[in-house]
Amino acid sequence: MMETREVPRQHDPFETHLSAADDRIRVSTWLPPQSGVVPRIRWGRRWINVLWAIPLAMVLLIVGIAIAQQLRTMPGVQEFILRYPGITPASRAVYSGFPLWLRLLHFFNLFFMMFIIRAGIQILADHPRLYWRRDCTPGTEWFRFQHDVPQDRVWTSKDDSVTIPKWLGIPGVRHSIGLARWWHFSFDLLWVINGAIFYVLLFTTNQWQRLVPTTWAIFPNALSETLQYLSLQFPVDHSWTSYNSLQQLVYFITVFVAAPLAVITGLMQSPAIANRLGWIARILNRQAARTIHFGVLCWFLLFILIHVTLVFITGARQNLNYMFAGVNDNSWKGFLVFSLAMIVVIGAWFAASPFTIKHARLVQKIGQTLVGPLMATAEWGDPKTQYTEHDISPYFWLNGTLPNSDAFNSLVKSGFANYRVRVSGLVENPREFSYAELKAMPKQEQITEHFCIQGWSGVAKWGGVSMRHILAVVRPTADARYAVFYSFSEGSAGGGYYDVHKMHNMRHGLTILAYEMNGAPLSVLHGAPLRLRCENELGFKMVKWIATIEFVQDFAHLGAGQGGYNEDHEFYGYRMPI
Ligand SMILES: Nc1nc2c(c(=O)[nH]1)N[C@H]1C(S)=C(S)[C@@H](COP(=O)(O)O)O[C@H]1N2
Ligand SMILES: [Mo]
Repeated sequence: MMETREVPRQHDPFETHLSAADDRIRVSTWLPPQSGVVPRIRWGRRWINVLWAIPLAMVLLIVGIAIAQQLRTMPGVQEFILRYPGITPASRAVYSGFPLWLRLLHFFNLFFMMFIIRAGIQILADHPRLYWRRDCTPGTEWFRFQHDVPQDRVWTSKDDSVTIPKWLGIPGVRHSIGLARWWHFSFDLLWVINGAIFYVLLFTTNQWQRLVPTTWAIFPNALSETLQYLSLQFPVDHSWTSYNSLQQLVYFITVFVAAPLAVITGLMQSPAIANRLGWIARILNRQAARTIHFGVLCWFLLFILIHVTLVFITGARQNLNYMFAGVNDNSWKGFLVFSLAMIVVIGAWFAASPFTIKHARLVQKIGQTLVGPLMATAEWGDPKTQYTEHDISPYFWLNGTLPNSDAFNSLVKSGFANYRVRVSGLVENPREFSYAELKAMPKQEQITEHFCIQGWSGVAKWGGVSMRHILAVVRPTADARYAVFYSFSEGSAGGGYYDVHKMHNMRHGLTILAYEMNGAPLSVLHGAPLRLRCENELGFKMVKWIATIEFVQDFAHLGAGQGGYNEDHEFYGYRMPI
């Protein structure tokens, strides 16, 4: 017989509002698809369709070829090319060819990047706009693939998300950012490990000599080679032993600039990191980081396009022999290995989205196991970054579904005069606090940046009661490991909205129960009467329209057991400081 342990608490009645959740995406009940527009770039008040880039690139390429060919007939240019033919000095040649480790890491890199890029595009589609400024005011974005924000109705950030095809995004379902993030971050981790091994092996062997420029002569040489490629008289190939200067320069930038920049600008979009780093986050604000992160994506895409094209038009068989078989001969070995590798890549490519839709909970669990603990380390710090009145955003996006119960509506009518928040569960002194009592407690004000998982941010001044103060009054017991916040509202698929936080989040200096925003009483849209501010987590964990708060030892019995509404229904992680 199993002995059930006596748990000394009563369940919060709000528990009964919670709902179970599917372990997969059911497209029929999911947020209905919505198409955006072809990506556009803003030029003043005009929006330019990026598809114009295709004819423009064609024209530029043709003109470039014509000019380069003309230039090569000029004696001065011929002399220049003779003087700087574009090959790195022979002393730096690498005679060991392409060792197995190098070929393997190259393959893993391309395999991992496929998932990273696709999941990244999926994440972008959840807030299909890019800005430079922290506040995300509609109209200030420089890039978007969505229409104008409608002015005549409440338009939440979820409303703004768009659908992208399944072959492109992972999993290609609208507002599937929770799952896309698990793909993105899990493969980020593998990619970073792969890259770290690459760096180490590069510098403990002589292979670094292929990639690292050691002379300024690389610049005139690279220029000369650009001319040679453009004029369609390709430079002599010595790739087996050394890359030409243009290759070296571009590979160097890709490996030692673009890749680290991707990691840094990725991390700088995290609330816990940005809200710890103070002035660094003020300079590299979330939207600038997101824009640069996207710029790095464009660099990688352009690199892949040109790199693969050149691999195939400058002697495909030989190039594939180098990088896929490690041989310098005339065989078909490289082509064979490459073909097998591509079968794996293409198979994985098309399996990823259907698998994710069908096994969403599994993807969430694998992601949580692989990268969850590492991501959660960002929670260690007590967030401190604050802004000035001057930084307050003129616009603050909305999210969530308004409560519509009679009980809530009558609270609104009475100006929350009868509102009482119950704080119970594993506490020595369970209490109810009236609206007036909350306001009579010491007020804490903070100007902080909000980070929505979907990608937007905004700065606001929040006023409310410090959670530390509440803890001091109710005194959680030693068993209390989590705080559960139940909302008056329902989530988008029905069932009560709630979220679970670790205790240490509750002890952070900037964790408050807010009843004011920007110096005015909190509006109903933004969560009145009471919402949580917890500055080292993403926005979805800051429950609006708080009904009750319960301290618990475990959350497996709540909803679908994942630690919150979006965790249950949208496969987010319950600790999301990144
Ligand atoms: N009850 C409830 N609280 C919620 C949500 C919700 O859907 N329901 N959405 C969350 C999300 S995803 C975000 S980004 C913030 C948005 O807060 P805002 O609408 O004030 O901008 O609220 C969070 N709190
Ligand atoms: Mo959000």
